Amino acid sequence: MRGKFITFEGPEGGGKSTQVQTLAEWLRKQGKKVVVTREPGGTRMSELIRALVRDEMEDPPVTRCEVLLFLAARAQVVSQVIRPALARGEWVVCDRFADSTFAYQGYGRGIDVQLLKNFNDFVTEGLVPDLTILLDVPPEVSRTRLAARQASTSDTGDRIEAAGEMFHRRLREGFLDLAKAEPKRFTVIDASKSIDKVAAAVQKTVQRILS
Ligand code: Z5A
Repeated sequence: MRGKFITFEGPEGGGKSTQVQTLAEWLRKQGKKVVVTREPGGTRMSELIRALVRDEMEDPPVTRCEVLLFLAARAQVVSQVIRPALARGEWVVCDRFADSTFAYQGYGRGIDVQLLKNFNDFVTEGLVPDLTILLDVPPEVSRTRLAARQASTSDTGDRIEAAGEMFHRRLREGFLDLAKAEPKRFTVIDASKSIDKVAAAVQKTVQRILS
C-alpha cells in the first residue's frame, strides 16, 4: 500500500522544521516508517541548488531563473526520494513543497500562479500531498523568532528572508488563499502558539489520515 505524503508550509519562522521533526518522531511511535525531507533539498543535486538560491550573491538570479531552480530541485527529490518512499509504503514528511513556489514566486514575486501550477505538474508528474499543514504566523512573529535564532546561532538569514515587508504580507495572504481553495488538503494551524500546542494541533490533524 502506498504511504502518505504530508507537507508543511508557511512563512519563515513558523516552526516548520521544529514540527516536521516532532511529527516524524510521533509517527514512528505509531509504528510508521517515516522519511523526512525538505525543499529545496533532500538529494545531493537539490542541496546544491538550495545553496545557490539562498546565497546572498551580488547578482542574484532573476525571478524566472529562481523559479526554474526551485522546480529543478523538486524534480530531483520527487523522483529520487519521495516517490520511491511512498511506493515502499513509507510516510514522507516534507518541509515545504509546491505550495511554497505558488506563494513565494507566485503571490510574492508576481509570476502567474496557473503557469507555476502547470510547470509544477510537469516536474512532480502530478504528485499532490495527502495533507498539507499550513503553519500560519504574522510577519511580526516570524521576524521576532528569526532575529532570536540569528542572535543565538551562526545563522545569518538568507536572500529570500531579507525581502521586504510587503513581500512577506503578500506571501502570507497567498498561503491563506491557497488553503482556502483546497480545504480538504490543507489544515491551517495558528503557529504563534507554543511549540507544544502547535504539535498537539498537528497530531490531531494527522490522526485523521492515520490508518
Ligand atoms: N522557497 C521558495 O521561494 N520557493 C520554493 O518553491 C521553495 C522554497 C520550496 C527555504 O529556506 C527558502 O526557500 C524559504 C522559501 C523559499 N525562504 N526563505 N526565507 P529555509 O528552508 O532555510 O527556511 P524556511 O523554510 O523559511 O524555514 P525557517 O526560517 O528555518 O523557519 P521554520 O522552519 O518555519 O521554523 P523553525 O526553524 O522550526 O523555527 C524558527 C525559530 O523559531 C527557531 O529558533 C525555533 O526554535 C523557534 N520556534 C519554532 N516554533 C516556535 C513556537 N511555536 N514558539 C516559539 N518559538 C518557536
